[in-house]
Amino acid sequence: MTTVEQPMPDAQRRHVLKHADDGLIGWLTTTDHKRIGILYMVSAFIFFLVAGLMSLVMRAELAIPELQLLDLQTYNQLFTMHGTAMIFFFATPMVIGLANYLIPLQIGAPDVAFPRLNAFTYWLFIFSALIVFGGFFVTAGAAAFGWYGYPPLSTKTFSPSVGADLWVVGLLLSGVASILGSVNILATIFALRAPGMTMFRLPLFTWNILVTSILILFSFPVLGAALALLFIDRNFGGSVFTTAGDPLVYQHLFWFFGHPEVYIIALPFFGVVTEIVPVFSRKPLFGYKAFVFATILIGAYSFSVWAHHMFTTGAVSTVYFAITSFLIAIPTGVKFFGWIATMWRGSLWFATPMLYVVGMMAMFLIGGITGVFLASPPIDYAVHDTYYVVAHMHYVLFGTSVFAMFGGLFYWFPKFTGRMLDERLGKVQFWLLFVGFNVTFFPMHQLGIDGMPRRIGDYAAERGWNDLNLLASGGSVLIAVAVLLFLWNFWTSRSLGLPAGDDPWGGHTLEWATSSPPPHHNFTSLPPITSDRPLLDLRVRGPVRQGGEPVGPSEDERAGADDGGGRG
Ligand code: HEM
Ligand SMILES: [Cu+2]
Repeated sequence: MTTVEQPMPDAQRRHVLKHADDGLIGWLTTTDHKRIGILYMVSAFIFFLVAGLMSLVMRAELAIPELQLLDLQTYNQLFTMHGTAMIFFFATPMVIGLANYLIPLQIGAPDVAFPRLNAFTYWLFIFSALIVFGGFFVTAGAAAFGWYGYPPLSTKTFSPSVGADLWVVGLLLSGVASILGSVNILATIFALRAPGMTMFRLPLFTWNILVTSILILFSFPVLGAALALLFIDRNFGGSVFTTAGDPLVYQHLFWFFGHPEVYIIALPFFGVVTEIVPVFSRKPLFGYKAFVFATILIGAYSFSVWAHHMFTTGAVSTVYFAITSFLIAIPTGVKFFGWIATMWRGSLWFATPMLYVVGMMAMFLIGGITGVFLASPPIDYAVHDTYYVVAHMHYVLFGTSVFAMFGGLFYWFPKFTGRMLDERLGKVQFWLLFVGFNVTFFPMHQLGIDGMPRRIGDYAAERGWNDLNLLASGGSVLIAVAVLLFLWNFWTSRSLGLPAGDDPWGGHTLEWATSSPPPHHNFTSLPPITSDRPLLDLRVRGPVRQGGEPVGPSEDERAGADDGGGRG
């Protein structure tokens, strides 16, 4: 059947559009990348609160030996769902949310390449999270085999609950959502850059997201394969990972995804740090291209180290995987060097974004150093599956996803809302978080060395682990207070915060060239883009270039030639 569309009169269409935009329906049906970005970030933050609450219950259980707040099976569900939710429903979607909001703005585009796919991706992510959390509402309870779901523990024999199937299916769908999201982001970066925005002028946040999206494309399908096979084993009599097959194959597939996943979380937050450091050092970034190549190298290496999670199986080449793991420290070191060189002799401004960023560097450094220890097989054999590993992974994961996230939120909140978050509350929150985090997780190194295994819901008083556990649980309360303070700051500043103006920090990149919040199609006009920091250029050069040349990309710049970032 064919119908002829009658064009709607203009006045009527404006009316419909205006009302469709307002209120709940407008948000639920939006395809605007900025709104979808905010939906992602708010949802991810809610999952952070839920997963955080689970960790508080676990820390309460472990505060005192032989306390029985929870039965052991509930404890198993809690650490599994805490880890799963933090990785898949907090850190990853927080990254996708930031990318959604910022990438089109940073490259001078009106939206992402496929706005409707973008909306679909968001709703698929919510749907998948609800499926996984649905496990708590079935009789036998949620998945309880740890966030990486190793068989044979995750087979039907040992984990008969439907909650485990919900976990498998939910994660599979969340992987599909991540893949679709990264296709969209890649298409946006490759196809929608403004004139003059060459690849070597992309802001580093965008570069990090580009590499992250490629990591997602290569790693999530492997996770999908592992989960699909696990599902077949569980429900349709398969025997790929059962003892008739080979449970180790699952570990290989899982960590071929799992290690890049750590960088899917870390790289975007490195990108956040790399945006914030130069702005608050009042200097151009030191070593733009070194950052780009370090990002690509970290991404590439991350596919060659997976079996460092499997040293103690005795079934992998410890030498090969130890060496590749050590090598990752080199490009990461390049980034640290670049950050420090940017800060060196800068006029440092310790506003909240910078505080969090410096906090992130310190925490990630500790996590990186314990990572080098763990990559050494003799040490790993000694502390594998102890609290040393719990400490290491929280320094790495919390350091990036929470410290750098807060840095990014304080930095870009003015762009999202047109208002500033309260700086004083932000600084109090930072110190609470910094002290709370270290009091919680630093003692866990010692607990691990003292032999406390991870994933235990109880321990005997005579083991000598009492004081440090009580300390760690006390620290987690400080973290909770810090997070509550942020919620208060967020809620009040949305309507009462100081008006921010378009560019409160003196930013370097294009998102600061438009209003706060940006109009529906982002830009009414763009400044000339002749380097990776067009706004700084505008301030330094004024509207006319040195030598009196007119503003705007020159002929060969328009042809896409790179001028090495236009530094000078
Ligand atoms: C908000 C503060 C946090 C606290 C107090 C906390 C606490 C805990 C506790 C008590 C465990 C269980 C340890 C065990 O029994 O072996 C755990 C495990 C874990 N946490 Fe956290 N955590 C926090 C934040 C995070 C964040 C931000 C992430 C990642 C982005 C994360 C990722 C994980 C993972 C992957 C596990 C392992 C789960 C497993 O063993 O299967 N946590 N955490
Ligand atoms: Cu790894």
